[in-house]
Amino acid sequence: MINTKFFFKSLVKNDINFFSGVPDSLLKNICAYISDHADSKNHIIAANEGNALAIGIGYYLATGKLPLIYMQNSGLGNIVNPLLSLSDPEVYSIPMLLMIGWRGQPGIKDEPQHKKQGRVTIEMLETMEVPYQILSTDKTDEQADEIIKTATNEALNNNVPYAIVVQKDTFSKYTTKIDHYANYELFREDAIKTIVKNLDNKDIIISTTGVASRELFEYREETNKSHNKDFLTVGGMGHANQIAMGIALQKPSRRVFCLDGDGAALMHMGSIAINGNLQCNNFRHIVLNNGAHDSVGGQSTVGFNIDFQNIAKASGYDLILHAKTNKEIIQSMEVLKKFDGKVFFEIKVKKGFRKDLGRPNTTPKKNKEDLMKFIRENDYE
Ligand SMILES: Cc1ncc(C[n+]2csc(CCOP(=O)(O)OP(=O)(O)O)c2C)c(N)n1
Repeated sequence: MINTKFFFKSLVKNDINFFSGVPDSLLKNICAYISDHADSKNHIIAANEGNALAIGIGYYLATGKLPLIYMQNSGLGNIVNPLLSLSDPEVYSIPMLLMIGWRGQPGIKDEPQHKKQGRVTIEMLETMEVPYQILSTDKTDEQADEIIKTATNEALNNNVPYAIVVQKDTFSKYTTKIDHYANYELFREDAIKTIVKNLDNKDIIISTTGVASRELFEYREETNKSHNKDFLTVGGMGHANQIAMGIALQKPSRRVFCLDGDGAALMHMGSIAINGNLQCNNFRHIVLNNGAHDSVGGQSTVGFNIDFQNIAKASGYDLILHAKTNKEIIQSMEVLKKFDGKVFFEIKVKKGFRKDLGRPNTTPKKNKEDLMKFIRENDYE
């Protein structure tokens, strides 16, 4: 195991003072340390990993110094384009360090959505000709120091992106000193329960990546209900609302609810502009805003600093609702059920979730088949 403080100091010693990325649970200790110790101007939690890499390019152009871009390996998909068509040595040849959390590493138990990505992570780097080293759990602080030194030298000498792939449980525990606590009445789980209780039988739910989908799954279990009305968007963070829209457009007689997160909505926020411009009366976009990437360690998003409701309104959603309490959710559900048009509903919640929360025990394929059957069998058009 590597001492998180030592690792950060080693980065700084190698003149790495700029950090951008999207948080990952495997990197949560080092992300928390960076949040507490880097100058806020030099630590940007980006909307998505491609954006983080692009901010890093800007930092290099302005300073000639190496940025560190961190991400979960699922974020590789988001960086492929700017990595290969901008920072690649055959294009602008921009040096940078990539720190990648290795979910789904072969031999280590993980969720279905991480398995394939975990298996091909190293191959993806090799195919993209990105040099890398693996920071494994058995490395000492001195070896980690050596890896940072080599990575930094190689990146700068060859003007290339250089990756450090981080195994599970590599960093020692570090808890942030920054208190992000927002005192709203509800946890996300409470809000999800109230929403589900107020749905009709034919309604469809597309829930976002992370804990929200686990909470929805658990609630169905708790109430002995089937999972067939729910699509758990276990991967593809930020795409749940487009999946919902894809269904809503084809099935105008069915109400389609997206249970989105603020981090996920921000990740591909262009979709809000597109949704607003589509003619679709049965689309219901609910953002459970806790101002954080709660599922992977609670790092801040800008969710509480921006006005989601006005963004949706200006984009063309037909009705905008908001709630902070259980009572307000129930009232809004009544309104949005009767309304004909695209609805955006922001619910402000506090971050945090039960430590004993389970994980879906059905497979994604079964989830897909059951949902498709539910859509087919209850289709009265
Ligand atoms: C492309 C991608 N990047 C990062 C992740 C890791 N990840 C899973 S859930 C999550 C946080 C989601 O935040 P938000 O949408 O606000 O929901 P919350 O966890 O707060 O409920 C992150 C960063 C991922 N799954 N996919």
